[in-house]
Amino acid sequence: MQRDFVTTSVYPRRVTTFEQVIEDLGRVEPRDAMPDDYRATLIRQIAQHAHSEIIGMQPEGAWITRAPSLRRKAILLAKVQDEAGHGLYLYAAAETLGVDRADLLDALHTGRQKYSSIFNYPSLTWADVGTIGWLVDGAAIVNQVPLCRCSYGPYARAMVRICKEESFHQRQGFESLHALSHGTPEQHAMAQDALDRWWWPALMMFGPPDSASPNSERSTAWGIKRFSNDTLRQRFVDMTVPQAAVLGLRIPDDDLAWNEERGSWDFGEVDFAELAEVVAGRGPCNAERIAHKVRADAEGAWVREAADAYAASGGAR
Ligand code: BYC
Repeated sequence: MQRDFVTTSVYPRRVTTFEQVIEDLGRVEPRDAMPDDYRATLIRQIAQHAHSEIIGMQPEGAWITRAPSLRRKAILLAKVQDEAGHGLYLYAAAETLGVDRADLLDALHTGRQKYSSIFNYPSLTWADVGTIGWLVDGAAIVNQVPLCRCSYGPYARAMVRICKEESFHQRQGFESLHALSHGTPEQHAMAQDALDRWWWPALMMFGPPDSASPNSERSTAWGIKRFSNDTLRQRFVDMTVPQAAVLGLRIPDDDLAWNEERGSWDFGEVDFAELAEVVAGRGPCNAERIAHKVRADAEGAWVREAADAYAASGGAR
């Protein structure tokens, strides 16, 4: 039965409306009344986020068999497994909004739902693995920490757990890249090459500029977004520039300069036309990523069938 009020951690016993909860920065829970558009926006974003975690296993997963040591292999295996877990939390969060996981996966496989642009770039060397941890998890954390306070309870709670794990992922990436950038000249060059290739795509993860972000206004009004795409992109640049200095690597941007007045780093123009191309399915690895996912899904069908048969049997042996 649907309640016509929303319980929030702020006012647990007060009967209130959706609008009041949003205004009070409270939490909307699955059985609460909510506008259809709010529900649809959350399904879009949470599903896209879940798909990103699952497709995001591929660039790093490709290096599990080629990790340079047993220690690095164990770390990478655990990280990629964490990403699967994040995807599952998020599909479960989306399901609280009344959608079916199989339908979400079908939407991914048929291109009706998106996933983050960043995972359509190839991971060419071992240094890419460290760079993904440092930059991609780093950008994800900057974007996601505010989502821990977003208005939809199950999404916010999933974000708390995911951000904790991603902070760890980001540090392992930095440590791995630090070992390379302070290694032999060849290793240093490999680290620099990875940074050259991943820097701009990492900035694109934050989405289109605020002036061209169709969802921002409403998502902000509903307390899903707490900061704009450009604000978070700037925050990421400011956080990352000093880290690159510690690594002894050069960020591939001639326009990067400290702005005393703003107390922030100025940076060059992001190629948003490239982002649009990648989001439209024309990035370097889009076709390969989806083909791999569809194949894995088909190969795993027997597991789902076996689980269904077991459930239908009432758990009998
Ligand atoms: N890539 O109006 P806008 C991870 C879409 S994975 C693709 O600004 P919004 C990890 C956008 O969806 C973590 N599409 O949208 C995993 C919208 O689509 P529609 C990934 C993008 O939603 C493995 C349209 O463009 N993080 O950490 O207000 C290994 C217009 O944009 C992108 C998340 O998913 C993009 N980069 O804001 C390592 C965070 N940017 O309406 C690490 C959750 C935009 O045309 N998502 N679009 O269908 C969000 O915070 C927000 O959805 C965004 C976009 C900030 C990304």
